[in-house]
Amino acid sequence: MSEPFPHVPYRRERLSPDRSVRAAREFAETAFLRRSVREFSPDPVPEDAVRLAIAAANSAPSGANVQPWTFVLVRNPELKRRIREAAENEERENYSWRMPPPWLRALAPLGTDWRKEFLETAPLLIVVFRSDFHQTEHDRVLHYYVSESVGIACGFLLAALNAAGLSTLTHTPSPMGFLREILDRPASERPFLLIPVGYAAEGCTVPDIRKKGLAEVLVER
Ligand code: IYR
Repeated sequence: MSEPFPHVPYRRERLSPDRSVRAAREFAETAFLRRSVREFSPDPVPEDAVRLAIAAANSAPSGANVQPWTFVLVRNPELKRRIREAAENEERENYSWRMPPPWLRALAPLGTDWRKEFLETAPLLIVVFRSDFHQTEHDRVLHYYVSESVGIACGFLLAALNAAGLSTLTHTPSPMGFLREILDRPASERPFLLIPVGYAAEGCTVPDIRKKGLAEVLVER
């Protein structure tokens, strides 16, 4: 067993109720601006902002604080080209026979297809990997709540990138094992999410979807 951590005082300034509501409103208004974008401008983005967003994601809570994630920031055009090619190969199969008709029907209004040009156009891709275990000298130590932990970290990441004025897409080509090979990651890491990052292209459009209202998703007792 490892030693317990010593505890240190934790203090945070307590906001007045007014400031608290104002801060929550500002955050919500910024969150409402976010849309998944599939047409990116090739313009470069401030990479320091992206690294800070990844630092924010890395501060997310995780099961037993193991931080079971790795963020691979891809800017190399040849790697992006190989990722696009491999993703399109999988997606071509998905759209032609692997996705059952109800799934295709659910996607039809979004107008997505197997083509993933954004994987090359976006100036950056962030590939998030999950680690379900780590190896010590003697044994393999399993991680707990990995999906929850990595999902929360990705939520932090998307919110931070959005707050920095950047557009993203949550992309999950399936299966996505090819990412581990192309990005040369160890067998203990499995791809979790592929996030193109950049600015929306001039003339970019997004589907006119509606979010459910708060009354539909919030239950108060
Ligand atoms: N991964 C595919 C299909 C897809 C699945 C869902 I669920 C979406 O919300 C959107 C697309 C693709 O990226 O095209």
